[in-house]
Amino acid sequence: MTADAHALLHDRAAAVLHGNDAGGFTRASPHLYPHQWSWDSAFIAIGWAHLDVGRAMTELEGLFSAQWATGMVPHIVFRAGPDKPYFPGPEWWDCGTAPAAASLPFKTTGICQPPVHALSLLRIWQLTPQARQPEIRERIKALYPRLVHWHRYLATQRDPEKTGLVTTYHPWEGTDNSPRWDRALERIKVADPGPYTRLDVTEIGDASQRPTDWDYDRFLWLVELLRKYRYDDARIYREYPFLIKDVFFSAILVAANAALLSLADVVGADDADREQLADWLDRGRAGLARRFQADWGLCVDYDVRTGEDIRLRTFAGFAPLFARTADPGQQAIQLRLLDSEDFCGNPRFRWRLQPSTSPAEPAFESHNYWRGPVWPIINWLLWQSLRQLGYADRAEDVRRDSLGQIAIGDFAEYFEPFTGEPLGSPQQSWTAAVTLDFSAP
Ligand code: 9WN
Repeated sequence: MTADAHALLHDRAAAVLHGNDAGGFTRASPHLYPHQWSWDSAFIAIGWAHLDVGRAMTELEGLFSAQWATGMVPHIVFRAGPDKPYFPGPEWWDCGTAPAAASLPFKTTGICQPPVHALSLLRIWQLTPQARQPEIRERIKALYPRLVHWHRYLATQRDPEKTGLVTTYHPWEGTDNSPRWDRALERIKVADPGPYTRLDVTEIGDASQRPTDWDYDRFLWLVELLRKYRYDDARIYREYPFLIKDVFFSAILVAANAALLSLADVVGADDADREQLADWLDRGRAGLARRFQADWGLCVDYDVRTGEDIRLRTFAGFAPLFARTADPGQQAIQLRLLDSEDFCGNPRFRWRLQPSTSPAEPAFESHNYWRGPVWPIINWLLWQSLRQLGYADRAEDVRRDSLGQIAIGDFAEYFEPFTGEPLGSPQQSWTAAVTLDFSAP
């Protein structure tokens, strides 16, 4: 891509963020996702940091103003007005019944998403021009304890067994219809969420790109159970049917703890925080190491309820790379697998990028959401990891191919791996945001 093409793409991406800026928060996308989403916001803030670091901080500060008393950062903060409908909206979640969500400035959902926020904060700091450092340093300092509180929630309430692995409660905690959740969802025999009308399929206009009604019945049924337990983590852990140790989520927490430690000097963190973060970091690394299956080359999630391994070839299995593992053996195995036919090296792929699910998996569907398509944010995470681990050339390929892919279409949410066809929502904010980071000089 020429320098002019880069500059043009940068300007188009900036226009998407400005277009989705709702004043203090950025819609995840203009129509399909009109509110503030948790991990979207973290990526979006990285995009804003290329345009205005103050605006980047505002994005994260707004999100964390809706942090629950437990430390949980909710997956959606409902900030759009009634003219922007979304299903399931705040009435479905009814989080007012949760003591931990009392007195928040906004209504929210009662689940969370991968903690990319610390990675975002670190990137914002790296991009802060010297003249603005005093102001931004103060703002980072003010937010830092909230991030520690967030990580504490994940390391304790979401890991009462102290395995170093985060337990997810819901497919909406990141990768909705990934086949990783299929077996656990199949075990839910009765899913009767009552009548509802989906808005997503109407908005996208092609149901084959979205989760099925069977999935939605179960997604909504799980919300009903969480609501019944008033989002109480201890009760959820005792009674709820969907508890999965998610290696991807856990890997992001490892990278995020490392990012908070990198910022410790910037904010003058005290020794207790530093020790705590280092402890979570070690525990997370050890937890992932135990889930690595060398014969398979991937890390494997497991179902807390049944104890079963979830052995599927998806992007999540590259948890050691996402966690930036120092283990040379794991790095070598994962890099080989990454470029094999089962992943980026598939000769039929349009771009050498990481698909959400391997085409070798029976569950693979090239058009369907997290069951095959390529997601730019996941490849951004891969790019960052490869860079940090010293694989500069491979990282550069991911950057170049990502930009090539994104340049076609209107900042799509995800892409068909064989054709590169843009899919899902157009003008997706986080796609625009990572474009700004990928295309920075
Ligand atoms: C439900 C906003 C979100 C992302 C998720 C992605 C998708 C929502 C949906 O969109 O989920 O939260 O309606 O499908 O799976 O990762 O945060 O972009």
